[in-house]
Amino acid sequence: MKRILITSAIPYVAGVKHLGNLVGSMLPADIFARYCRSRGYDTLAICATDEHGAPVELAALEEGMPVAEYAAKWHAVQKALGDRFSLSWDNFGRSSSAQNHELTLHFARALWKNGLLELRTTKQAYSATDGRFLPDRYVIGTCPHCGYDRARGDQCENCTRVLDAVDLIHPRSAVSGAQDIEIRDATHLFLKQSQFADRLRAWIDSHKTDWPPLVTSIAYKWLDEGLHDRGITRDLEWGIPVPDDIAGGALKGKVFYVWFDAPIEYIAATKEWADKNGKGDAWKDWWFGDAAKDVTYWEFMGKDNVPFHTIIFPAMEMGTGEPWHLVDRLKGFNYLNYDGGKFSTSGKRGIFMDKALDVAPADYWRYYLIANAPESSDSNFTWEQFAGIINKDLADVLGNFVNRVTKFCVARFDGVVPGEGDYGEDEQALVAEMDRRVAAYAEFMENAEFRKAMGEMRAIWVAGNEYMTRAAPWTHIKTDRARAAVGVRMGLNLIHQFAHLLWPVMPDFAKTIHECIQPVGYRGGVIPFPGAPMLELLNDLTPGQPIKAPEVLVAKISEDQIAEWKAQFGGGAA
Ligand code: B3M
Ligand code: ZN
Repeated sequence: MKRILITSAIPYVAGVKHLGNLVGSMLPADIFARYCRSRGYDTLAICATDEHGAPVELAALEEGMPVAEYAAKWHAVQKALGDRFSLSWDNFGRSSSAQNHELTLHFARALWKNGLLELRTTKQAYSATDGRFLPDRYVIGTCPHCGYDRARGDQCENCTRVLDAVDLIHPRSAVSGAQDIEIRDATHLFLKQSQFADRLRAWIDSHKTDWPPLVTSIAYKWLDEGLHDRGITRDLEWGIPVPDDIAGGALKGKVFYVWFDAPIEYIAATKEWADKNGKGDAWKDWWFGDAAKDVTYWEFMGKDNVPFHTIIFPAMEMGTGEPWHLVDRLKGFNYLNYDGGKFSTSGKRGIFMDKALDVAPADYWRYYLIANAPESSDSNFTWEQFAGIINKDLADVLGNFVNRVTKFCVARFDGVVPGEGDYGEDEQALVAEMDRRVAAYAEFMENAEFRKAMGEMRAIWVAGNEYMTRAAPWTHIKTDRARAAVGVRMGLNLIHQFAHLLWPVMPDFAKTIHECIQPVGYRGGVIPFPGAPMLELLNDLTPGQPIKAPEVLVAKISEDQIAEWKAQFGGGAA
């Protein structure tokens, strides 16, 4: 049996995530996980909140709350929103967990023992106004590479380059805005990344064909620019403290850099899952040594996170000298923009997960977002496009098909699957088309090529609709009941298979349809992928078996609603 481990980049705990965050990691990971489960693969889907680091400390400060309390509060909010979006994690962990403390120390000690961490004196920003050293993230200024004037000291969100705060032009404090930034000596621990250049390059070369070009190009850009050693400690209170047995206590009062412990949380969250479920060492079977050899490990993330997953985390894993399982398939995403500009958490621009659900059910968003996922380039959200896709694909094509077939069955065949008549040439042709398209859909899903998969799914719905228009049972019922029965029976069987195909993407919708068509035998949970040749599946419903017509499946979005949402959420380029 295939074993699939799936992680999505773990969202920072502070605040509600926007739809750009959702489509770049958590949603595709969930759709992929559900697809794998629908195929019967042994699947483990892991996510967590990323709880350490300067921004979280800053945000807690702003809310006037102890950081631990603040993180617990927002973790709960994100977990609840994930549930409402049907994100079916096996564990949604916390990077502040005891398991992550333990594993992070394990990694740090192994790297220290192997001589891959080094104590260095560096220049660091210090503000007399603030009375403290400022971690990179606490310094804002102009990016030396692209000139963006609000670059943070750790990374420029405009050009995605990783930065050192001391390189920023016109630096100022993020805490107070103070411009009295001086550069003082400070001692920190460094990961000797430069020593991994050859191993990383060979490893990335080996993935040239199975990682998207977006991902390999970012990784090669980093390698080609030369790997710099990287500071992995920070002057913060909240985080995982550096223990005294590393560097002989020289780093008292410092914690590990958030990007050091965050990827380790993928492993720790798996251990959390094992601990919660009384599974003992089962987490190791996903991550460590020979037991994990047959695992295919998939990571999902936005492009700004790619360097950390192609360079830093793999280097950390390699550097332990232990057989940690490196990522096999890395799916990176470009950005989703909001109406021509960036989604912005700090600027509160765009649509956030909580507000999105006031507008439309989770399944609408899931379908819209994944069908327009920023896979090969950035994509752009507009309310018109959102409404257009819901109204066309979901209402006109899929919803309408389900409605007209089930309603007609209820009205003219007493709401039971009609048994009269035999499938003829048109039905055979449809079966052949379905066989071909379902195979193509599966192939795309196996490779997490979501836009193409959704295109194929849409084509399947369209083929069903076109068949039904030709079969026209509403016309034949007057003269040839058996002929009408064939169309209705095929239509109902198609709807049943649509529910099976849909489940990874629109689980609520799939469940509703499935309960109408096949009320017996389904008890919730996974709706499996169509498992037999289409000819068999499209003869699957038993004549005489009752069906129901769903209430309005998809309500169309009106012009008025679009106008209302635009006013509410704001629009126009930023
Ligand atoms: N929390 C960045 C982000 O949310 C970061 C990802 C960590 S993945 C280990 O985009
Ligand atoms: Zn830049």
